[in-house]
Amino acid sequence: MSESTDGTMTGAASLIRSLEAADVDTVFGIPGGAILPAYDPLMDSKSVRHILVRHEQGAGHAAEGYAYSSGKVGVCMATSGPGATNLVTPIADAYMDSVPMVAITGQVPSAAIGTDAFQEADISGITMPITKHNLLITNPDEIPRAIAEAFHLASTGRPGPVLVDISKDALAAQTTFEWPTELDLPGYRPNTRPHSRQVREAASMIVEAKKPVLYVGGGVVRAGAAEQLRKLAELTGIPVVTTLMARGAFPDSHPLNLGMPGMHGTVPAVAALQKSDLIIALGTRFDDRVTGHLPSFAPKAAVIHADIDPAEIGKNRHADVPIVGDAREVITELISALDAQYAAGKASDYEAWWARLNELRDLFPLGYDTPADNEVAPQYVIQRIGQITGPEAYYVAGVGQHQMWAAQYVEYEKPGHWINSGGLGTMGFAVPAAMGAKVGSPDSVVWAIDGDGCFQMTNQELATCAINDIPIKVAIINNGTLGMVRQWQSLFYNERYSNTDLQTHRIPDFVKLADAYGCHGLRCETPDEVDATIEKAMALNDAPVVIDFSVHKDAMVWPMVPAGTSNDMITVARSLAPAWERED
Ligand SMILES: Cc1ncc(C[n+]2csc(CCOP(=O)(O)OP(=O)(O)O)c2C)c(N)n1
Repeated sequence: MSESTDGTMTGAASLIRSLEAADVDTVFGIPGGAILPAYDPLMDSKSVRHILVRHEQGAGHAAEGYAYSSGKVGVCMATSGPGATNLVTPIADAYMDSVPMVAITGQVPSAAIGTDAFQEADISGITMPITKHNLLITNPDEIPRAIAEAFHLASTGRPGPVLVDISKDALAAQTTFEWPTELDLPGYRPNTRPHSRQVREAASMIVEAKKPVLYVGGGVVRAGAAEQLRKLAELTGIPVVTTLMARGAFPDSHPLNLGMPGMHGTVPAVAALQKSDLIIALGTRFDDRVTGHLPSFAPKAAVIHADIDPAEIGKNRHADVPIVGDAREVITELISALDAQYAAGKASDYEAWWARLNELRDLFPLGYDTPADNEVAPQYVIQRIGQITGPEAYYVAGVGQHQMWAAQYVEYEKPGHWINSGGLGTMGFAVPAAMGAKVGSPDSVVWAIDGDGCFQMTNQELATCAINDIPIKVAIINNGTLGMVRQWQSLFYNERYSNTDLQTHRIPDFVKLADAYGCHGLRCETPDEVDATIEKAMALNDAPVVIDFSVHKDAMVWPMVPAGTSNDMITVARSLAPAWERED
């Protein structure tokens, strides 16, 4: 018995009560020895659904996908030792991409901690650098407070993963349940309200600038600041670039949107940063994939950098105006400060800037070659999935070429509908994250756009999807190779293709695999079958659908800024670079 009539209960029952009090409706996990006491009262919970995954990595990514589509904290659970270490990758992933997640792990009994006991791993030590916070609990009375703190920390300020490791004896021992009404977290007071003097300074720089750009990152999505961003952009007329993590934070159809900057960004977006005289960075971190060679990044730009995490400001690039605050509050205040500037008769003139950017837009639109021999262009498949399905759906990618094409060729209109592993670049992210996204938003269409390499890392979660009635749609962009690595071998290693040929056109047969997992399996091998196959997949909603799209293996992701070089080195297609130096 986990709970007695006198109000005493096991630590395990107190854990489940705590999850209920934290408004958890879904936990992804796998049981095992140390966490087993928690699984017993979990069975009786009326409000917490546990989804039994096939690998703990899947539980972690599913929690991430769930967090994206539901706006809540994603929760995963595992046992000690290997169960916990299997969560390390998704925890690192959530940390890099600021995803709110709580991971709960069982630990060996407290008396055995430090003895190399069976299935012992120091998971709080292991995850120390990749969690926003983590706790090892050995006293059952501390469970409710630990859970309450974990959810608060995961979801406030800069979101991130929090790990709660609970020893088996604490789960088994008797305690009483008391949900804390107040949290006492000394030293943790995220500063959401920006400093008004800095906001005023930013506003006066914005009206004075000749070549400003709004450099928008995932923080704008996390802060729910898309509407404010739109107001700011329309008020000022400043061009907007959205990073890989921010695709959808500003509508792709909006005339002020120049697309994605960075290694595989559009020429106008890369140029807007590189040639700018004022970068207004909102919830973004000057990641190396955006800046390229840092010393030569945007050499003439002054920087206004707003972020909820003070540690990001000045980390990679000096900020002339640092603003610590929540993106929504920062943008709202910036709009008022700009209104005051305009009311005082200040006006900005970005006409010459726009003329230059529009010229680049016309000269260098995104595009791809259609392969010969009736082969399918991977970009075409992805573009058609986006066009046929529309912007209400969620699009989840793996990591590689298909990810970049999904960022480039699906038109995003809504924040949070593009889900990918940006910071860590985790192959195997797509299928479990799509599963979590579908659980978080069951009435939405969820597409996983995956590579044949990535898919083979976590496709066992299709069993979880089929059994638990989670009908995701998976498009395998099957080029038979580890495409992104092959692209680098083509460009930088003299076409010496060391260990990138997966031979996935032969093994495994993805259609048969889908069938084995209780999913619908479809195959598409020619361009004229693409639309009909996508439409068929859209019509099948009684089980997950897996499509094996056989695509051209030599397609490359363009534009490209080679790693470690200056953004000035952007190449639009092989040996074709924009001649934009002429105006400087
Ligand atoms: C777990 C993991 N291992 C290795 C890599 C390195 N890596 C990045 S992209 C890539 C190839 C991905 O191949 P595939 O899934 O077929 O996608 P494609 O690039 O062909 O679209 C590899 C091996 C990674 N990002 N993650």
